[in-house]
Amino acid sequence: ERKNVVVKVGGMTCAMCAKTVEKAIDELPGVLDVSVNLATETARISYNPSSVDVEDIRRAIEGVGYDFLGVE
Ligand code: 9UX
Repeated sequence: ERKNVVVKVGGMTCAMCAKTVEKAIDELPGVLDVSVNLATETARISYNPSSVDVEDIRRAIEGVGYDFLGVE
């Protein structure tokens, strides 16, 4: 199964911030695809819901020092 979610991410101020967030999410087992948009402060994630959930994604974002601001 494959689900998509767009989450709002706070605290990213440069392209390297966006890459850090992207990598942290991408490293979660069950994440199939991730694209972080710095301009809109969002991350679009495609994932397998039997392996990973939005709570795991929240922890990954906060774990690298950025803010999880909810699901869009
Ligand atoms: Mo984006 Mo942080 O630079 O030092 S990675 S502001």
